[in-house]
Formats: sequence, C-alpha cells, structure tokens
Amino acid sequence: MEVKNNIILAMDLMDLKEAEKVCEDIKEYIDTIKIGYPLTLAEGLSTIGFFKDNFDYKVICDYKVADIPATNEKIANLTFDAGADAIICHGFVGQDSVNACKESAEDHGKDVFLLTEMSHPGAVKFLQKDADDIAKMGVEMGITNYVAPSTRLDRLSEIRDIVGKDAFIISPGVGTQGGDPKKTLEFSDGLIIGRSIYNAENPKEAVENILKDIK
Ligand code: NUP
Repeated sequence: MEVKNNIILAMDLMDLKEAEKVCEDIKEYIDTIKIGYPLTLAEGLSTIGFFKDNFDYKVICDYKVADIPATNEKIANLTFDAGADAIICHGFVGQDSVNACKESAEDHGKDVFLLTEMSHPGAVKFLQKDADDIAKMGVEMGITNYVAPSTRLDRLSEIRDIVGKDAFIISPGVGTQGGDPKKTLEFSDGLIIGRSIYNAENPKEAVENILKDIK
C-alpha cells in the first residue's frame, strides 16, 4: 500500500459531518484514512463507502479483529464487502484466527495488517511479551503489513528487524500519545495520526507542521 506523505489520518470523530469537514480541510495532503469502532459504531459501515466515494481515500478498517476463525472470517468479509482496502487484525489470538482475516483479504484482493505491540502504556504488561513472536508468526504466514508503536522506538525497531525491510509498517501513537513523527519514520513506513490533526484548531496547519518536520 502506498501512503501519500507517509501520513494516515486516524479518523475517530464520531460525527460524519465533522469528519467530512476535517477531511475537506486536509484532502490535498492525505489519501489514506483509518477508521475504527468510534466512527463505524456511530455512523455505520457505510462510512467506508462515504470516504471512498467522496474523497477517493484508501480506507483501513481498524477493527482489531480478535475472535475465533469463523467469526473473524465473517467480520473481515463484511468489512471488505463494504469497500475497505485493508483490515487490522490482532495477532495474539493465534495463527488460525489471523489466517481467517488473511484469506478473506486475499479473496477480496485486499490487505490485512497484523497488529503486533500496541502503543499505549498498558500494552507493556501483557501484549509486549508476545509481540516479537506475533511478528515472527506474521512473517511465517507471509503477511507483509504490520502495525507497530511509535511510542516505543526500541520496540518498533525490533519489530522492523523481525519483519524485514520489505514489510510495510504503519505506526500509531504519534503526537498526542507522545511519539515523534520523524524518528518513527526511521523504522516505519506510515504514521497513523488522529487527535493531533482532527482536534487541532486548524487541521490543515497541523498536517503542514508535521510535514515540515518529516520532510
Ligand atoms: O497500538 C495501537 N495504538 C493506537 O493508538 C493501535 C491502534 N490501532 N491505535 C489507534 O491509532 C487508535 O485506536 C487511534 O485510532 C489511533 C491513534 O490516534 P491518536 O492517538 O493519534 O489520536
């Protein structure tokens, strides 16, 4: 997946009209959006089509799919049938569950992202211990897209080493959670940025400032 300017907008506003306003403001800089449960549960699965039709965005659905294989397959099929370009799934549930998402993605000619370690402080307690093995499992499965944290660059760097230089890593935690955009891009291919853009007084200026920093 190619991401314009290495920035993916994490759109977690829960009102589609407000989300649209932000997207209008920054559309010259952004071609990929990530939506998750907040916007999808508030406004429906049709938000995927809304962003594709109105902005021609690539849409990554951050549904952190983490169920048994049969249920993962249903979730992924619904997501891709609604027009998503990619889905994010959790790795801790194991290979069979991840494979259900991977196969659904392949059937639809779309992408799956494997979530390794998360960016928030709480991830250190449980998820971090298994994150390297989750990444190794992804490599063994032939997965080429990963999510890894910008908030812990040592961990991001280790995950990069495991998945290899040709894998595509996108990283949340830039800005509000404390991650540095430029340093993150030493290891990552894309920055997932939400609140520091959509909550900014001037979202366009916020993006321009990030771009100045990373160029
Ligand atoms: O480890 C993760 N951390 C994280 O923040 C995995 C994620 N998918 N996210 C998501 O990235 C989070 O749900 C939000 O949509 C976005 C970060 O947003 P913000 O902290 O820039 O507002």
